[in-house]
Amino acid sequence: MKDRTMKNTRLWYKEPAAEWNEALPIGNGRLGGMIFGTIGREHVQLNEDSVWYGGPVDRNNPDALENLPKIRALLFEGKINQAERLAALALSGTPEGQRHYQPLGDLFLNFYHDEGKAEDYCRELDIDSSIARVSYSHDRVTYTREYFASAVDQVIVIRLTADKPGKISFNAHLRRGKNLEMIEKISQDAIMLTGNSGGQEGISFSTIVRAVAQGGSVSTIGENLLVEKADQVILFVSAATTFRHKNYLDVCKEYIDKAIEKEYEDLFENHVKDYQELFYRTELDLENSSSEDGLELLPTDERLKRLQGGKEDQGLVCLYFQFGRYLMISSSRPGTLPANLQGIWNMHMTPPWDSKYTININAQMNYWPAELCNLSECHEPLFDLIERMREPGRHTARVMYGCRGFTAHHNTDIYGDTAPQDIYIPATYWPMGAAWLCLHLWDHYEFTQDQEFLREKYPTMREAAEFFLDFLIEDSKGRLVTCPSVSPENTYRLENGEEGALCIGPSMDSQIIYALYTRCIEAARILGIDEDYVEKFQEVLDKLPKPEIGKYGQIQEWAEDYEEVEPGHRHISHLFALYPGNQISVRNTPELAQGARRTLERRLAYGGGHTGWSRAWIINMWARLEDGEKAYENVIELLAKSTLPNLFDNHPPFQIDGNFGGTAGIVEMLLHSHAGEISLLPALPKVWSKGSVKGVRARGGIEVDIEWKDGKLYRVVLKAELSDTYTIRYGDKTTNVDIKAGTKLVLDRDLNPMN
Ligand code: FUC
Repeated sequence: MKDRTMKNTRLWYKEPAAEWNEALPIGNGRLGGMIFGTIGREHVQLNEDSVWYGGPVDRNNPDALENLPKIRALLFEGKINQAERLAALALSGTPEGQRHYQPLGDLFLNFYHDEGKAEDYCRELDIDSSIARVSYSHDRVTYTREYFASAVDQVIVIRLTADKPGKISFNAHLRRGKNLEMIEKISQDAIMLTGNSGGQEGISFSTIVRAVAQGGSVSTIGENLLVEKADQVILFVSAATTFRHKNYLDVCKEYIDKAIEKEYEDLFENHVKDYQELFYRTELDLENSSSEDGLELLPTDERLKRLQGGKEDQGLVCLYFQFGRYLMISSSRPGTLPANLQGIWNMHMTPPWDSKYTININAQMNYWPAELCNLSECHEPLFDLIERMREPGRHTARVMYGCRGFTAHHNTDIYGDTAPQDIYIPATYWPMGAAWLCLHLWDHYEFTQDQEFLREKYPTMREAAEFFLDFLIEDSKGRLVTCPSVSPENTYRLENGEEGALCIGPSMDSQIIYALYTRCIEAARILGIDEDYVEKFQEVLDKLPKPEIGKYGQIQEWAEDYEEVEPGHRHISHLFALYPGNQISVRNTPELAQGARRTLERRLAYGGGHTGWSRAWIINMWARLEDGEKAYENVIELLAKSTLPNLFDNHPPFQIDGNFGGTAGIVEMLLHSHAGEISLLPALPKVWSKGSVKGVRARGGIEVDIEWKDGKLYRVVLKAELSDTYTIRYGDKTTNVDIKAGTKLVLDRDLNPMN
């Protein structure tokens, strides 16, 4: 364990959580807990990432292929509404919905303490060590509880201590409403809840709580676990499901049996070591002005209110950034499922949007900070999901559209379901989900330069690309376009007044295909294979609609300059090319960059950015446009308008994408590497006059530390993993530097080498 504590790494409160949105999350990627810190009856709401309703199911509409030409013809005739009616019947999934994520259950600890008599209450989440703590005094005894979720030992550990002996008494029980099979004692010191998520091939799961006390006694009565007059108690909580283990009951018990053999100090030390190995890679310091001195002494919810009232708090911005990295490490680890709409923390049996993977922005946004913030391995669960989607996606491509390759629509679930989700015209019939996800494979390669990874994953990228070789059709201008599709999730108006969402050639689709094809071509060249594919991809690229500027000076959202029905829509899909894509950039395509600026201004003027993730996307886009002031304005809006007391992003309801998008956006303001060069402090706002960022990553396998003073670059340290020549930019100045693998290069404020 390192004996260093990072600044701005503590969320703390003077009250217990009154509701879920105030509770504090812990997690090890697989197991999650929301800690309420209640005095009389503690509540820990539990999750396990693979507790999802039902089994895999083939939902592809058997009548899709037959009706596809009719839907296309109707769209070409300008009969949007008729096309939409037919699409709703013939393209929708059967049944319409995919599988949803469920809570594991709730752990309650009844202390019978009188809330009114508790003093000196404090509840905190220490994200430097990844541990939650609750403490208070009651009847002249000080009680402390600590909670952490260990990835090393696959258990949640809760330690209860008191400053006087024999004072810890409580009874613990597990609950899951009516959605369970059994709660039973499995030994004198443990209770177990078992259940099945429902549906024909539903997932079976178990969760166990076992108590180890020093002094006093542990027993069970009925379904309760009783601790009486102990000096100290450690509770071990684990869970397992049939998604990963046929013998899930044994596995669940084993996790606990193994953990129980270890000393608390060792469990904690190993947990912290494992966590800090990831967390300490990146640092951010936005040095506060003196007016911010002492703000750490204010509870986090009060600081948030203060910021909402218009006061500056760069420490809180740093905390938000650190919290984003904490959430990533706690909800997405090699071998776990990817972070879903709620990461892993969901309390609803039928959650909003199913708490699954919405892949027309949300799941992708979750992973925007992964490479940038040096958490490359946390990206892996997304790659596993993409692989899981391949076979279903191949089937969907074939039976719905008669195409090769693999495809997915705007949602997927634990099984990698690829058929359309919902009957919601503005979103459902959008065949771009797999293509966009596959760009994350390339991102991982670009940041890590791991050629073995590229060799392994290129076939997946190519298979997603292959789908469009068959799916694209010519429009009236001879361009190759997707049809039917939508511009997520906006509506357009034709000159004849007809409005709809189903369309021909939304700009985002062409931009995603552009990105996928250019990357496939580059990958094939790097790997020295697939000349025939390269040729085919190039032919398509030449015939794709290019980003165009429309009548308002904006980037056109569709291949035609239709009127947008909702100019302030939360989705800003047609700026995909600006971020996360790179087809539009300030120096390579200045006119389009100007169009992108106009697009953002228009969206915002009409009320855009009203959901957390929309705001987070906007931050990244302003950063790409090198407008630090606008990016910062939106960072503050994200915190002020879309952040809950526990710093979770608020769509509303809670949705984790905004946390991740916001975290990525803060780095995007400080470092760019999307346009063939490493650009330092491209969107530094005036208020961040002094500060530093360390251990962030740029494309090309390079790690970067930047320091700045008086609003200007002071020093940059570049650490390369491969020997290469890199172009470094600061403002208008550029320089080419050769860096040898494994060495550091330090440049001064004028980009001159210092070592
Ligand atoms: C997309 C968005 C919604 C929401 C949902 C989960 O459909 O348009 O705002 O975030 O995903």
